[in-house]
Amino acid sequence: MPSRSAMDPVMPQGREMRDHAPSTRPAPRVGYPTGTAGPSSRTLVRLRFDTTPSPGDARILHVPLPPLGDAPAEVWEVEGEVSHGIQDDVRWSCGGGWLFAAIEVHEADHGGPEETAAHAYGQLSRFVENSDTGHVQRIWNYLGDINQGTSDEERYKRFCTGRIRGMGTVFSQGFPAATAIGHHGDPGLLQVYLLATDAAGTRVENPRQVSAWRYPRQYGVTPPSFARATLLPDDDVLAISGTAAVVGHASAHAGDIGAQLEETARNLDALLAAANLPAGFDGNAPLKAYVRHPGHADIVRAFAAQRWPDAPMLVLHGDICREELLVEIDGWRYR
Ligand code: 3EB
Repeated sequence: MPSRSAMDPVMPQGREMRDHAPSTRPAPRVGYPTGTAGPSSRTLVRLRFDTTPSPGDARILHVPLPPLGDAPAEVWEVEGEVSHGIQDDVRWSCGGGWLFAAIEVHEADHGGPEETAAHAYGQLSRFVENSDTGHVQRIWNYLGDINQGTSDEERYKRFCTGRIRGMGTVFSQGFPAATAIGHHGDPGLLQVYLLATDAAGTRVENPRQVSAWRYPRQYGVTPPSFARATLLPDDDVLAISGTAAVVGHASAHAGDIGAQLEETARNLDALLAAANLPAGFDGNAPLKAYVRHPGHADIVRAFAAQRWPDAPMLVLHGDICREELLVEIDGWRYR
């Protein structure tokens, strides 16, 4: 495993500069359609928030986080015909220059959360390495009982160690933006899915927060391996990581959902500024909120309706990776 200091030289401090290529791979369009229409020929993936197993079609993925309130799907559409399949444990679809890949593995087959994460990341890394879309832009991780276990043995922390152990060379240029959330489905199930393409995006860090890979030792043996956001290669959308009430490296406002929402909104605004995007989340900014206590869903919805009245918002039941954090928000901000 690379040490913290060994990782540092390759990790950008802030916005990484890059030549601008002509627009050749417009970002997938993400929306939350209601209704039950199946995938079209340009659907990269249709995510359903549902604890039942995913069907055999790799363009449909069931994410084991129950919706709180409306239950629309999340659909990613690309500008090209999509092909898809399943290879070993990897469900994949590609089109318009984009790759979606997902893996679902069970601890019963691999040991604890560390070994399971190492296996999942190893398989996904090899799959991406062998594709012509070797640049991972964004990744999501859903694991069971995320806060179970104390101090270094907490399951999230063991996941973090396994994650970096399994990361192949596709992650050596820097970590993608990510989300890691605890689900309430089968506790041994780990689901990881990602978006990749053929060119590097621009990693964006949040000046209000210590970069996650530099978190001090108190948060675990292995700091979390993610960037705060990725500006996709055509500069057309910012893919925003799970964002919570973390200031510096500390959790703010333990136990106070209202204050955590305000702090999270400040972090989201800071990310837009760091990426040189216009301020605000409008109708072109589909967001997802992960809420630890279902009873807080209405508070989260009311906050979002007031702060971002036009932003499509999905509220899901999921545990945040630090016990004191009650809510986390991720999403996309199109130009
Ligand atoms: C934080 O800021 C909150 O381990 O992939 C947010 C997004 C968090 C991604 C991850 C963790 C992860 O540290 C937790």
